[in-house]
Amino acid sequence: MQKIIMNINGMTCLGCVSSVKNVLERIAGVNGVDVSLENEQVTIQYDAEKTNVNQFKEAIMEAGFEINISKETTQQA
Ligand SMILES: [Cu+2]
Repeated sequence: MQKIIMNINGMTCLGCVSSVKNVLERIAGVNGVDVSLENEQVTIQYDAEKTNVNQFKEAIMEAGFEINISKETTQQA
């Protein structure tokens, strides 16, 4: 299982948090999504054989948010 933490711009309320959570949880291979409005951060646990970071970025951008890629980190979970 892989874990990635990305910073997101544009989340202003709990509605935004659930939008981000929903689009990510819909992706096959995603096992856990944790969104922090306070830190403007999303933590995703996923199976690297089934999905990848580009899919997360696409889904988040389609939902109307921006990603601060400079703060992206990946780690083995
Ligand atoms: Cu909102």
